[in-house]
Amino acid sequence: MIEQATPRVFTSRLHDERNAAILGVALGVTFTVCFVTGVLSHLIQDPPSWFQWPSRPAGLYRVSQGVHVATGLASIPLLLAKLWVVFPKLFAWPPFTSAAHIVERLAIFPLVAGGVFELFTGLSNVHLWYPWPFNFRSAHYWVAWITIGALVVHIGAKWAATRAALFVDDASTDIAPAPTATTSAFDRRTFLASVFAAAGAVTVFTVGQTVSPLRKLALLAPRRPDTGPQGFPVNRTAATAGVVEAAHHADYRLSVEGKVRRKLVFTRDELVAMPQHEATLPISCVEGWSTTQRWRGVRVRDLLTRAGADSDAEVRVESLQRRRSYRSSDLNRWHAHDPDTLLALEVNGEALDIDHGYPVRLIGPNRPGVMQTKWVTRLVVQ
Ligand code: HEM
Ligand SMILES: Nc1nc2c(c(=O)[nH]1)N[C@H]1C(S)=C(S)[C@@H](COP(=O)(O)O)O[C@H]1N2
Ligand SMILES: [Mo]
Repeated sequence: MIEQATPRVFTSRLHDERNAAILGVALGVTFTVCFVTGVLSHLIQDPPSWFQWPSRPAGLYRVSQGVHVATGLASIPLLLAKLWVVFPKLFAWPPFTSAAHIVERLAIFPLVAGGVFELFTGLSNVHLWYPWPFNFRSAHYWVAWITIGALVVHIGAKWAATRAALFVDDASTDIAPAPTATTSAFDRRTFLASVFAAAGAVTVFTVGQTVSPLRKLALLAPRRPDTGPQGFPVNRTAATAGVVEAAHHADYRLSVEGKVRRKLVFTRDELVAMPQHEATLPISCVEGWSTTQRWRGVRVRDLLTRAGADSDAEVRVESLQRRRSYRSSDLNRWHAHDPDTLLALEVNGEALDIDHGYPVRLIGPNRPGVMQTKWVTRLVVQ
């Protein structure tokens, strides 16, 4: 293989192949984990006909999305370090040495741009900051495919070099060991240790948003799972959703309609008078925070039985909310008939706060937070 020259201006020995390889392997793992957990989250929220997300185990989505956000955040220092290490290679001369090399270098653009885009949009999303005109979910989703496609090309191209850099003797792998190379103030080990320490610190100071023993350390997380009305967070308040008046109105009703033998209509008091069921279930926000609470209310499946719905019926749950997203969510047949899928009236022994969905909210096992619809007014059996 023709050895390419790196311009002599980049004199730090940290721009070497072994650093690039180690960070590359780490990013290969974190991006693959993000891709798999991300695509899973997409399938759960927009299921194609061949995909049915089960309602058990109850905390599975909490783990998969917690891992998504934690791994994504830890990738930020890793990617910055990797870009710094390989940056001189952009100026390598000649730019291409073979046809395969052209493909390899062309894949670098979608890989770098896609990687930076995913980490930036993901980070902004968890901070509820949307400084762009496009829809976050579709952009983050499609760019994930592009990034992973480019990553596959990149791994194919760099496989041999990575193996060589990792398993061959340290000193022999430095590219262009220029005579002018200065021994940097801190050597490769210190450099890598600092980068991995930064990734570790990002994790330790954010993961408490979903791993409750570490919640006191969640200093960099936008949400602390133990703060908010009734002791847990609110993403959208009743005021922003525009439901304050309707939620307290004497005309409030919950109806069960659609493909039913009997249409049912209840006041909140009538729901309170029905058999109640308790379940300890998490809210697992797509943004990576989660919190477990004790809920009490009416089983959705009891309402379906009363209305004479089919035993494998699916249900659309609709909110009083009239504007913006998350006004409704779908219960597939497993979620609709799970004994712990509730229309909750109470949390931890108190009536729900209006920001948590008073008069009635949906809460069920193994669902993304965005699908735990608040201020429910209608169940439409499909
Ligand atoms: C700082 C890093 C990252 C953060 C904080 C982050 C955060 C998020 C969040 C909050 C969601 C849920 C969006 C929603 O359902 O409303 C999401 C979804 C997703 N993420 Fe990431 N992400 C990051 C990196 C990545 C990376 C590196 C990839 C892939 C290589 C990726 C792929 C996906 C995919 C495919 C989805 C599903 C999108 C959909 O529902 O259509 N993410 N991410
Ligand atoms: N109607 C409605 N329901 C909703 C939302 C919403 O904006 N509107 N937000 C969802 C999101 S993103 C989450 S994480 C949970 C948060 O529930 P909490 O406010 O009780 O913590 O509610 C969900 N239910
Ligand atoms: Mo959420």
